[in-house]
Amino acid sequence: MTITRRTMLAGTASVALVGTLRHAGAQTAEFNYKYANNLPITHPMNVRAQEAVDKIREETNGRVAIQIFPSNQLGADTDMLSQVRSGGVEFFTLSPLILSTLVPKASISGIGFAFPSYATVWPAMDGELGKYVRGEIEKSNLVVMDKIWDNGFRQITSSIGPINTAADLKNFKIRVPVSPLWTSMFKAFQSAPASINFAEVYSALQTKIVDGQENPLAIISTAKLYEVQQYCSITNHMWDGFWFLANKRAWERMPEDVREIVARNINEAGVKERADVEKLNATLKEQLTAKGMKINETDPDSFRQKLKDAGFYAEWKGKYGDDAWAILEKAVGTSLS
Ligand code: X2X
Repeated sequence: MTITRRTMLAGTASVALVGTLRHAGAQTAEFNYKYANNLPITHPMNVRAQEAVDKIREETNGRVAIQIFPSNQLGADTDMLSQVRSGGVEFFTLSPLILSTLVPKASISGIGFAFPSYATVWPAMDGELGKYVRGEIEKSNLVVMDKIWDNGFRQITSSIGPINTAADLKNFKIRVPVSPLWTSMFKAFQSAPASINFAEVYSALQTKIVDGQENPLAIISTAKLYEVQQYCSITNHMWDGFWFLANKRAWERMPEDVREIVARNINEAGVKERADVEKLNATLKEQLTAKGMKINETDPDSFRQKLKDAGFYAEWKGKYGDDAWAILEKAVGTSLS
């Protein structure tokens, strides 16, 4: 193997190189695939994905070797979405809201304050709502696994003060992921949202390009955002997940029986990851407080009312259409407009 000046210089490339050397055995596999994602290696998503990858290798007798590239090593979400479409990477996990830049209706599960709790999330995403969205994803020529993985209920962090009611969000400089729904929601709160890929979030907070961001506790903890954010307000303003996507040509190159092994193990790992994240989110408040974060609880009423008054629900109902909106309302058990 020649180590060129370019490989030496490019951070991403040298990480990939080390990975290749470490997994030299992968050379003998028939399908050498990459799974790229945006989360730290310590997040349950990567822990459970590693277990799935190991089982897949074992059950296929070494025919399928999937290597995980965590922490945006292969690029930011918007780059990785292009790569999974072109085949540059074979697998990728992405929030339904960011996926909506390609599949507009995919973001419907992220409507603000739609899901009251996990007890309504999983029957919806494993049921009619998830089926509807997967149908939309498939139209865009991507393969999607049946089980969505958990990101969690999102909370707002800040370096300048707590968010107690919707009024505190006015003029708040907040980072949001790259997605029209996120921008629209924080504009409805009259905040100043900035679309930034997760790869840049820690430094954007550190250099005060923005004053806050919003993410589930499991990410605030594993991505060490508590180092650059002092306040954490429990708003549960939306539930977010990760669709496990595959490049279609790469998927179809594998024979049917091999695909079954891959899909089954990924789906089983996803269900375990859901339980891990839920458990983590229940215990992390104490740990984050110990790390110096000031955590406050909030009441959803002022936030919901503000979104209603701003016409947020009516606007998005119009965009998704009455049929899709009816599936959402049925899933969450309340009228949202
Ligand atoms: O970008 C984010 O904030 C993250 C990590 O939660 C998503 O992938 C949507």
